[in-house]
Amino acid sequence: MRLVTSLAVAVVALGAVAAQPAAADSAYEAFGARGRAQDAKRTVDIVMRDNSYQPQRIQVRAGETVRFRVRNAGELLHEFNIGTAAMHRQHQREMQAMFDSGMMSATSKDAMAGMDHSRMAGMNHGAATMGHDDPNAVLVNPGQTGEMVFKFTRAAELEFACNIPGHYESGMVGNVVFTR
Ligand SMILES: [Cu+2]
Repeated sequence: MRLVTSLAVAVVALGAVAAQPAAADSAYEAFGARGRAQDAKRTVDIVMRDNSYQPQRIQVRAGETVRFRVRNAGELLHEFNIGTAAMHRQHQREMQAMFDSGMMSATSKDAMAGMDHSRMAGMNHGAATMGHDDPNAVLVNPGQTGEMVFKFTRAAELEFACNIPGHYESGMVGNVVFTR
């Protein structure tokens, strides 16, 4: 009975989050788009640790499609997300809600994978809306490697960052530098 109650609370919490930020979730369109693998002429390797990135700075060109190979060498769940500082702030609030609801844990992006999904139709919808799968972000479980192909259409002031609660503040942020 306790479980049912906490799930109901989680569904309500997620509904509230999913309802507002549709605009923020497509904010990346101001500077980029999902890339096609065949257009990527180079691969950038990123290593994530608890809580830092290697390298801390990447260089790209406007118009370039880059494949990012993102390895999580830490023991915690991490994200590689490209956006403006304002987008990261917004995303941090969404992530906090997903943690509060139990959908994600410190070590797994799918903490509820083993549970009864029939009861959580609304939550699955919420997850899709909030995008584990955004073109500008990849979430990687500890010990795993994720991939993302992104096209930088326009130069902008961008950071790559991890928006898991507490990680950005503890230094999980780097700069995207546009070169000519
Ligand atoms: Cu992180």
